[in-house]
Order: sequence, then structure tokens, then C-alpha cells
Amino acid sequence: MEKKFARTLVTTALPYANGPVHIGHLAGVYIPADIYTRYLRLKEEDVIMIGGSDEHGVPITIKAKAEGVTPQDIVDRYHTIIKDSFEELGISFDVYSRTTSEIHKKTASDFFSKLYKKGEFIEKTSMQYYDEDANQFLADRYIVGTCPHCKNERAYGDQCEACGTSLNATDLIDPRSAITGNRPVLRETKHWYLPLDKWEPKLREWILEGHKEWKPNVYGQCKSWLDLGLQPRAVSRDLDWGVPVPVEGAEGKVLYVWFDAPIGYISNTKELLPDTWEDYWKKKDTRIINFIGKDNIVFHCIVFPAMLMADGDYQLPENVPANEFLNLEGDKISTSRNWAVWLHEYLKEFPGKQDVLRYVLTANAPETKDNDFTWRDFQARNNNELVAILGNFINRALVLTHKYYKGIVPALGELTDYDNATLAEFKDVKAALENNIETFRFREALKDAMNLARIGNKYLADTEPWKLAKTDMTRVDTIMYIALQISANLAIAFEPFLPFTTAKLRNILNIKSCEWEELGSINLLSTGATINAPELLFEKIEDSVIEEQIAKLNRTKEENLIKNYKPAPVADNIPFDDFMKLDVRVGRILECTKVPKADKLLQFKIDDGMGGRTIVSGIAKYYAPEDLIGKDVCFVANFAPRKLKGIESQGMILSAENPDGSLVVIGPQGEVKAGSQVK
Ligand code: B3M
Ligand code: ZN
Repeated sequence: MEKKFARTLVTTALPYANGPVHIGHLAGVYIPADIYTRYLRLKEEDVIMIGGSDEHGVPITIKAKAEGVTPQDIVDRYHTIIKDSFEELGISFDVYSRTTSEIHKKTASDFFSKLYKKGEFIEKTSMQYYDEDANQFLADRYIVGTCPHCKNERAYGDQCEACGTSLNATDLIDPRSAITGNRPVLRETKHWYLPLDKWEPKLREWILEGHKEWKPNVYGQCKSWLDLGLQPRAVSRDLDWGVPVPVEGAEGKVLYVWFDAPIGYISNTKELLPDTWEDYWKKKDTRIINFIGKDNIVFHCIVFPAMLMADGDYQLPENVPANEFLNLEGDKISTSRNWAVWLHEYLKEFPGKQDVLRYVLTANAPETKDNDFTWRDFQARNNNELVAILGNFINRALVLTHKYYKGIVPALGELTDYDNATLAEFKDVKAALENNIETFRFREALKDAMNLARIGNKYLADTEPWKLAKTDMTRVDTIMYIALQISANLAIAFEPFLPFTTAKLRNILNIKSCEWEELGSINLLSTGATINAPELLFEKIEDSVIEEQIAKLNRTKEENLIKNYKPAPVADNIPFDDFMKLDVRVGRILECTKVPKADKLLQFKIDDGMGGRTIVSGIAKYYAPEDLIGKDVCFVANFAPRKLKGIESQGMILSAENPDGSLVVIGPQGEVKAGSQVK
């Protein structure tokens, strides 16, 4: 980094307090921000990390309505869950507050007022949907109707989730109010708009010329927004939940959530540092870094900076290292579909394993493209990397030190060429780590730290002190001295990533301080110092634990299928004569066997009252042959015979299909003779 900064302000996107946080949030925003901040703290830089819950906006009011509670109840509930779970994961916020705090409401309100007085807004009236029974304007999310593109009947006023198209409420066919179900009417309403077009030249210069070093995904998105041309954006809404618009005659209107939420970064800094907060926002030698997910880029790189420019007193962010998305087992993470690994549940189900999650989500962070979290990968990274490399090396070093020296650090003797080569390799790690962390490449940085453990492992494996112990204890002294210094270095290198593990390790090694600048030193532990009894830093995760998590996700999948089940549309009408062409009969299953080399097929011998027939049917996944023998089923008797796996099938057994695609065989409800016609 060429520029020098006196202080750093790290902000993390404020999660909506309408649900708990999940691994996607963690991998995208909070873990990278925490690594970065912990690293700067280790370097003894002046840094603060700001977080908080985003407690306004329409989704929160919708959730409150659905549950019959107040929006405040909703945000109180989730703010607590989110705050506690972040803390337990070791996300080291200096402040984690909320946008319903008094200080925030005042800060946001004052921010608006200043811009209002400066004449930075445009007032415009427009036509918006109004629910005459509920006596209120309807936010886009409160209007449902038919998507003009894909005809999905449950599209929202801002987006159709079936085809992904973004919509205007007036595009919807047959719009209905989500509150009363009535057809809303269009009414005139006044709002305040921030003229983004006015700031376009400055934004262009600042980003496109001034910040070519930003991550390509961030820079590219900004460029395409700017190239499309910016329009004025409404910063107020007709809603009764939020910060009231501080203008006379604006009753019933609040600041748009995306106007007030980023101001939350400022309010939370004020809450933390009532006297010096301005240093972090207004001084030129401050570095502001906004950690966000990719869906928030436009707000942090275009809208919020335009607000700050309109104010005139604030610094703009130095970087906005947005990440891509993390998927879960191949599917997009979704709060509404409950397709997520929730942090508060993980913490309960994997007690003491905070660092395992931190490790896996960093190793697999969606820094340059969307990535996938799978429970198998979680297990493999724990067992093959944390246990087998990092844990194994440290454990060996500690156990051998206790075995040969009763826990006392031995003396460093003469270095061999091999020792020197190892030490040279190990000295490179610091610069590599720094370069990667400072350019927001945390996956690579984690690999650098892991590489140090690999160097240690290889060193012990190659030098084999356990063999030399019988013949050359002086040589063993040197080897163990070096192995212990590498262990102590690991306690520094991993501190930003695995703070629980490094705290434990420092405890075992009896190291009090932990300073980044000491990384690379081979004098972290002095000869004669005592180390405590070894303790395992990581443990293997068994298959059964992983299988349980996968089963949990499968249950969610099934629940979703049932919840979202919609019967297929009824086929076109047919005349009676067509129906009469179908000859459906009742038959009794006499024999049933699996068809060899066909995992879907069962072969039946059916008593059809006419001498019997063979039918092959694709239901082997849903029935064991013995379950069906003796049952009466309905089958199409005049289905043209066809060969399946070389067997002639003389009819088709009828089944009903469940939402998950499973089949249930259909049969008569009472006694009927084999061969009876179904009419
Ligand atoms: N709450 C959106 C989100 O959680 C929004 C971020 C606000 S950051 C100022 O993705
Ligand atoms: Zn659609």
C-alpha cells in the first residue's frame, strides 16, 4: 500500500434484523472484515470496526404483520440473536449497535435536514398504489400480482422471484394489496429525490480514474452503473416504520431504508467515540473500508458516496472489497426457503468449533466468484487441514518437548544447511501474508499461514528427532528449538483467522503478548522457558455428524416442496369418447421382482382375471417388491405393449405423484374382482 493512513475505519454491512445471520453473510462480509481488523490491531494500527443491525425497511414490517407483533418486537428478537452470535464467533466489533437507537435516528434525521437545507434534493410527485381499506400507500413488496413476463401469479411490485425480472409495481397484471387482498388505486404522493446524475462526473472520476485497484467485480459493477447513466433516486417512502422525514407536511413518510442504513455507520461510530468520531469520518488521513456483499455494491459505491458528497464534509471509502455469494450444497442460500446454515444453530451444534467455521469459510470464501459450501468439504478441511497439518504439527512439537525436556525450551545449537533452508522459507511467510491481507485476498493469506504449518510438519518429518534422540541429543535440541519457534510463530500468523485457537496456543506456550512485527523471529520462546502441557487444538469430525447436517438440509428441502406444492394445471378437456378409449382395470399383484441392471424398474405378474399378464413399472425407488405382493392395483389394460430391458410390458400401473416426485400406487378402496373395469 503506497498511501499512508493515520487511522482506519472498517465498516461491515448492517444485516437486516428480520432473520438470524447465516454462513453466506459470514463468508461475504464479517469474517473478512474481522481478519482485516484483527491484523491491523496486531500491527498496532489505529483501527475501529463498526457494525450494527439494519432495523428499518419493509420486509421487517411484513414479517411483523405476518406474526401479529410489532416491527420493534421483530428487530429486538433478531438484533439480540445476531449480536450474540457474532460475539460468540469472535467477530471483534468495537461497537455493534442498531438503527433504531436514538443516536441513529437523530444522526440520520440531521443528515437529511442538512442536505434539505442545502437544496440537495428534488421534490417530485408521482402516482403510487394506495390501499383504500388499509388507508395507506403500498410499498412495492406489499403489492402482488401476475408477472407480465412469466405469468407467475405471486410476483411482487419490485421483482418477480420466479423469473428474476425486476419490475415496477405498475407493471403487474391484476395487482392486489398484500394487506387486504383488494385491488389498490393509484394516488398522487410527494417524495424527495437525490439527483445522482448531478454527482455522476465526480463519481466517475473518483472510482473509474481514482480506484482502478478495486476488485474487478466491484469496479466492473460501478462502471456499468455509471455507463448506463444515473437518475435521481427517491430517498423517502410512505411507510410508518423508519426515521420520519424531518420536513413539515411529511407526516406518514420516512427515510428510505437505504438512505438511513449507511448513515448507521456514522451513528455507530458516534456511539463508540462521542468525542473523536469525526476523526474517523472527516480527516483526510483516515482510511475507510466498507466490507459488503455484492448485492450492496451500488448503494456503497454510488448512492452513499453521493450522499457524502452532497454533505461535503465526509471522506469517501478507500476501498469496498465486496464478495460474491456463497451457495449451500449447490443451491442459493435463502432465508425464506430456510436454505442456510444459521450461525446461532451452528454455535449450538458445534460448541467450541468457532475456528473451524472461520477457517472453512475463509478457505472457501467467494472472493472472486460464487462458491459452494458443502458439509463434506467442511469435514475434509477440518480433518485434512486443521487436524492433520496445523494441529498435528503443534501437537508433535509440544509432546516431544515434554518428552525430552519436561516442557523446557532447549538451546539452539549449530544450524545445518537444511535448517537454514527451512528458516529462509519460513521468513518469506510474513511478507506474503501482509501483501495478501492488505489487498483483501484472505483465502491466499490463509494459505500462507497454513504454509507455515506445512513447513513445520515437513521439518519434523525430515529431521526425525525421535530417531536422533537415541544418538544425538544436541542435534535434537536445535530441531526442537526450531519447531517450538515455528509453533510460536503460528500463534501470531493465525491470530487474525483463528483467534480462539491462537489464544489457546499462546496459553500453552506461555506467550503473553502477540505482535505482528515479531512474526518471522526465531526468538519468540527463550531457552529455559517453560511450556504447559499439550492440549489438542482440533479434533476429527466424524461422518455421523456430517450426515446429520445433510439430513437436516434434506428435511428442509422436503418441507419446502410440500409448502410450495401447487397441483399441475389441468389438461385440456377431452370428449367422452376419448375417455372411453382408456381401458383401466383392477388387477392383483401375484409376483413382483427387481429388474436386473435397472435400478428404477420392477417386474410384475398380475392376475387380470383373463389369464394374467406381465407389467414393468418404474417404481422401484419407492417400493420393495415384497411390499406389493398381494395388493390390488389399477392398470391401463389397453396400453400398447412395449419392451423395457428386453421384457414385454403389457400395460401400465397407475400411480399418484407427490411433490418430491415419489410415486404412490393407486388401487381400489374395497373388494373387487381381478379384471373389473374402472369407470
Ligand atoms: N441491510 C442489506 C443486506 O443486509 C442491508 C445492508 C445495509 S448496509 C448499510 O444485505
Ligand atoms: Zn416473472
